[in-house]
Amino acid sequence: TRQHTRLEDFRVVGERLRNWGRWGPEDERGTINFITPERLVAAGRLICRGAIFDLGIPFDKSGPQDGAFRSNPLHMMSETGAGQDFPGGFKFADDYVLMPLQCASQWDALAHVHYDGLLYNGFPADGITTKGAEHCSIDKQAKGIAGRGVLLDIAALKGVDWLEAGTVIEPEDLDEACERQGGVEVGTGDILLVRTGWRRKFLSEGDPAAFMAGEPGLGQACCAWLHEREVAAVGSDNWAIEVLPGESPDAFLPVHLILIRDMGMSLGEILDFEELAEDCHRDGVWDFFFAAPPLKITHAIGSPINPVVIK
Ligand code: UVW
Repeated sequence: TRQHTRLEDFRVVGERLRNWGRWGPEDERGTINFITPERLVAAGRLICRGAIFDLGIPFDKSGPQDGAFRSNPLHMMSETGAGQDFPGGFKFADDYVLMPLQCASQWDALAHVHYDGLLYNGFPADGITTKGAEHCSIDKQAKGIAGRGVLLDIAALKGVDWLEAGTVIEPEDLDEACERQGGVEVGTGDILLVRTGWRRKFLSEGDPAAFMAGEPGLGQACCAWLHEREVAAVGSDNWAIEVLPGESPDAFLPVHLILIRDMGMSLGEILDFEELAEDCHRDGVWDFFFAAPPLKITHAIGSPINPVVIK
């Protein structure tokens, strides 16, 4: 459903939901701080079947990037063993990958977006240069990101294979999904996974241009929902978490700005929930142990990930 009333200015919402200083003036991890040792232990206890689900998409040229501003990973071999002559007949193979850090399953670092010259926690945005980010880079999240994950299947809630581009997910949809999914709760330190079906659309159509042209996703009102519940991170099967085209022509990616810059929340994008969702529908268990540590790429704005869920 599209908002017909005028949307509140994202700066006003951002100021209201801002977490700056909450974990100290030097904090560069934001809402990941909600994942305490106790909550990690409790998340670990959710493992009971030893069933593992791979939520990452393949890092290859079949990815959803259309080349307009990001390309798919390019894999190149530097050694195959050919022409090598080591004692004992030893041979080795080596390779390279060339890719935007934002092109496949990935975390957005807290340095990813900013406005009015400031990043999360008030760090100056001019600390982002051609050398990378001085503050809030993805390597600052190296001791994460793992904890209790909760999947909310909004496509299933609406009875569709996928929501159409421009479909706004409202807080009421998140509440209704919790209710329909056996009353599963989303609380402090949880990693929320929102299934829109956008990955399924790509898998069935194979059209990168259609994948990137727009998407269903979280509306701006969901920021307060995430804030109230003290969610640690949010992931989705689309490429920007939030709805596109956006709800207002006055702001580009306002959910990014509020979640990342004001709340300090890392976003996990282009995840694949297909196998996991099927399993959750089968066993009725929508919470689980989730782990997706970023690579420690110094000063980087994001990191490729291979997120896993263990039930
Ligand atoms: C932008 O498009 C700026 O970001 P993301 O990949 O996080 O959606």
